[in-house]
Amino acid sequence: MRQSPSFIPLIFALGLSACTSRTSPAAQTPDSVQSSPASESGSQEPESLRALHVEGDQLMDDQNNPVVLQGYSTFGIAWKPEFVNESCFQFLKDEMGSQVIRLAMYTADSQGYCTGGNQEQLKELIDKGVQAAQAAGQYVIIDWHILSDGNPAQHQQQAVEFFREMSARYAGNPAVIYEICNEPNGADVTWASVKSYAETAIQAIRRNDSEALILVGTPQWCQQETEAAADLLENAGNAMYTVHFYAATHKDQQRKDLETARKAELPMFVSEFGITEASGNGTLDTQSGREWISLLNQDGISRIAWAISDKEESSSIFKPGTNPEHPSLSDLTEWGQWLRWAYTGKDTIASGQKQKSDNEVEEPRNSSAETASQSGENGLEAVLTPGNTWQSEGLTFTQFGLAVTNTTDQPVSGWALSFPFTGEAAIDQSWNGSITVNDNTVTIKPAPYHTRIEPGQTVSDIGFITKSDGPVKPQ
Ligand code: IDC
Repeated sequence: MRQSPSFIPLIFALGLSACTSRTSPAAQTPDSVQSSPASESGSQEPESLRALHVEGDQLMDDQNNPVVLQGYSTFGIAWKPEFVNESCFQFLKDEMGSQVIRLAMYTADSQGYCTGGNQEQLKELIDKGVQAAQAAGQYVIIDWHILSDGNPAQHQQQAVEFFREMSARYAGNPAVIYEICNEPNGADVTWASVKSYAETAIQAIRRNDSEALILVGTPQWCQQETEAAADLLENAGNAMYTVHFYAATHKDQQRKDLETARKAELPMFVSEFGITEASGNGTLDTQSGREWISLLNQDGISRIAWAISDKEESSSIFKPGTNPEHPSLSDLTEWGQWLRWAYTGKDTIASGQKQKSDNEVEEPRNSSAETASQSGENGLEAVLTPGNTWQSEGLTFTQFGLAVTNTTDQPVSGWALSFPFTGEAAIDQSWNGSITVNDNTVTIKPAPYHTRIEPGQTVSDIGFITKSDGPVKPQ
């Protein structure tokens, strides 16, 4: 049996009832992530994490609260072992909104586990990574990172042996998640063949741990989730199917497939994504990236970004030469900054950390000057804060975050708030609430799980993005 660890509000405790089948627990804003106190690096006591399980297509904690995780994948651990350390993972948690670290262990390629890599050293590195992630209060995924060895059956025996060993070592540890094949690919790889591999590998894990969450890759670099949806694994227990995307390459068709699989109620987990091209390099497609994140938020799907690396390529979150023991905000690449914004709502540019390009506005925004506060008769104090703003196709987009505190000693329920704005705006996206605009007034109604606010409690993960001809702000 898994332990029932003491509660640390690291994950999104959205308070939805267990019988709600399809929910939208958007993993969007910083505050819900940061509700756990930032622990100090090197802390002695690792935080306990709640055991996860799958209910229908939704990841849940042990109190049946929907969980949407966001996090970062290491680079190949054999290639960048120096980034597998606690202070780096702590930085990712404290500054970058990370709740889960994925340890990518290549099985082939240079120093691959099955192609001449030092297996003992790799397993030690995995163990170091598991301990470090937990010490930093995060879940951790042990990823059997097949890639050039596209058919997982190719090293099936070694995979079974590896997962037998891992699951014996971490049996009952609620932080540990197993990903049994990164990206099945190649002409001979079908869902039927992956399924047969998966059932064998899963069995090896289940003998030691009947409840651990297991992630299963789908063919064609994790893009055939619709095939899996039509032919589910049998007796897999807590299992989810992985979908990967690189937003500059994978767009409408792949988003459509995700929606098709969602309608079929396939439990999905995005265990790797980027907004570069599929090569891991090239330009960042932020527009397509936002569309993907919006979709994942809407569907309550967990996501992990590639990669904790300082290699000179656009999918690295750190600039070349970053000190892996002491990364800082000034080490973030454009991609790292984008992720910080997507995961925490914090704008790294505004804090003056980013090197400005020539045509960029120099002036850091002073958010507090534009913050709108409101005290309601019902004892609610609300603060609406503008975050990132950007231009696209001639329009201005601005992100807003709302924090609502119940200052009374009674629960408040059934609330709504209205903020007059300086100009006309439409709502492009929203999370954890329903937002409408009428006569330049933005009205915010909470999602069902936020309608009731307990005394002293703050709800801080409601937000939205406006789309307008020019800049708008609350009056
Ligand atoms: C890429 C790395 C790149 C490395 C290559 C090795 O970014 O530096 O040379 O692997 O083959 C994936 C894979 C992931 C890839 C990534 C980017 O899971 O291993 O990393 N990618 O190509 N799937 C889609 C993209």
